[in-house]
Amino acid sequence: LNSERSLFPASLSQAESLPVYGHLIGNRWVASAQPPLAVVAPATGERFAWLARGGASEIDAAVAAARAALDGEWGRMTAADRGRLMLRFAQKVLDNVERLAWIEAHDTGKPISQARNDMRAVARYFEFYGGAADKVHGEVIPYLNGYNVTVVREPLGVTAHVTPWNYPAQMFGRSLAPALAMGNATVLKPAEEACLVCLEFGALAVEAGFPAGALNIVTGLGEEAGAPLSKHPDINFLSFTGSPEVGRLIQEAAAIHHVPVVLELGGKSPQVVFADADLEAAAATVCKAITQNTGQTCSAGSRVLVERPIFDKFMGMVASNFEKLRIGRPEDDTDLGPVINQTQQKRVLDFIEGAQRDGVPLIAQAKPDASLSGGYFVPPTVFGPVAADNAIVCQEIFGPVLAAQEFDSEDEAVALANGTEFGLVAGVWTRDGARQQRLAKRIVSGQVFVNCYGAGGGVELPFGGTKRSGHGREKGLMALEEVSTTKTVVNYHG
Ligand code: TXE
Repeated sequence: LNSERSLFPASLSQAESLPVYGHLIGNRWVASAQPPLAVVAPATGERFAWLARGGASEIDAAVAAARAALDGEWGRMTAADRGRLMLRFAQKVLDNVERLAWIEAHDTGKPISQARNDMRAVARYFEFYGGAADKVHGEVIPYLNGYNVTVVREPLGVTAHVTPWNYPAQMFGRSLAPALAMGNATVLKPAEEACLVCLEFGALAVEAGFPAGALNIVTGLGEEAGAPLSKHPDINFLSFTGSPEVGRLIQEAAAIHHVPVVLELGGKSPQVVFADADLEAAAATVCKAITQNTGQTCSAGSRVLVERPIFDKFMGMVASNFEKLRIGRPEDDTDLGPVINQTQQKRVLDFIEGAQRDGVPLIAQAKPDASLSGGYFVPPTVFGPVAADNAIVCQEIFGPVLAAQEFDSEDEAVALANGTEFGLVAGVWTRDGARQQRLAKRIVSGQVFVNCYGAGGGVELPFGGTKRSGHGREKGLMALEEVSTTKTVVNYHG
């Protein structure tokens, strides 16, 4: 591999010589000395591309390029021009939805319609934050006579972003767009399991006119590329979405140089269903919230808490939704595809077998067709009633496995909803307005949806965890505060 050559592939149709994706550093495509990593399609188990395997030296180069950008064209750009650039990028994504969606669908295994939606979501992130770039104002503070005090908002500097594989595209938008809007220079280390679309976005960003170093991408393994990025002495902010275990390492790394950190570490989000709810709507949404993206969603509704008198009736309705689920490859455009790799497949199957060994009643299971055997498919499964201390109630499975529990009173529902280490999202289903308010207040969670469940919701809605789900907020205008700081200027004029 020659670092002078552009490693960005022209198309994905090169059957014999598979495309090789390089790192994007200072608007140049760069190779690594190490042999690249194979990229495997989860729906078939087949290799279809190569990914550069970066390490500490590529991270050093990317952080240096970002630092140089702050001192160069990017740092001098007005907020209005940054916003304009972001809108231009958003339009490029929209112009390329079909091509990008196919890459994302191959890489993650998700149904093509869902991949298309993800592309539109990325464009929306850049529209929202691009539009906000020149609307973040400072303050003037009344102070002692003879003083003029202004508080100005400034970028943090070089921001580092480590993202997961479940929504590679959406994570790119969610993490990078607010940072770029505020004028930070960014370094992204996306997940090795699926990230080709991030490199495609990198190419579109260069085309849109982002100055060199504003947006850098280094691919590779977590320990080899993610760890040196998180520990780098010249970064000013860390954003991480992934497992609680790696989240702890990231927080420790942030402590080395005292950089602020936003962590989004997943959840075990409950939906609470009372007897007076619209049960048809609740059942359909409960099914979708755990099967969307094959359950690989941080805010997946992985628990359902049902008022005891309607448990059997309601779970019967959920079961009939599960039985109708269509499972297939991206091009089949079904309800759900495979999980990301063999490790996750085994993890999900182990949880299902564990619950069966524990004697937990099986309510419903949809079996993938035998013709899908090459891919990493798992059967969407509903168990219940499940004891509060069972593994499928307490641990994030990250697959389409729903644990149902019964409750007798509002207090018990709240206790069960709050009964895990996580607190990311919750759903409440009831027609009683006062109860809606009480539950929304008492459930400990970053978001509560009432009579709906938005799996995180749109870009406008602040999102993030409490408890072990992490801290800090992404999305909404609040995200802009995380990636910026203030400077108080005190001017004595006599
Ligand atoms: O995540 P990792 P994994 C949960 C989910 C899943 C489990 C394991 O329950 O089953 O985590 O997934 C990078 N220093 N979530 O192992 O390892 C890694 O390269 C710096 C929930 O794939 O946390 C990738 O870019 N970085 C979650 C990113 O961290 C490191 C989404 C996430 O990978 C690193 C994903 C290190 N030492 C998994 N080690 C959510 N909240 O949505 C790894 N990485």
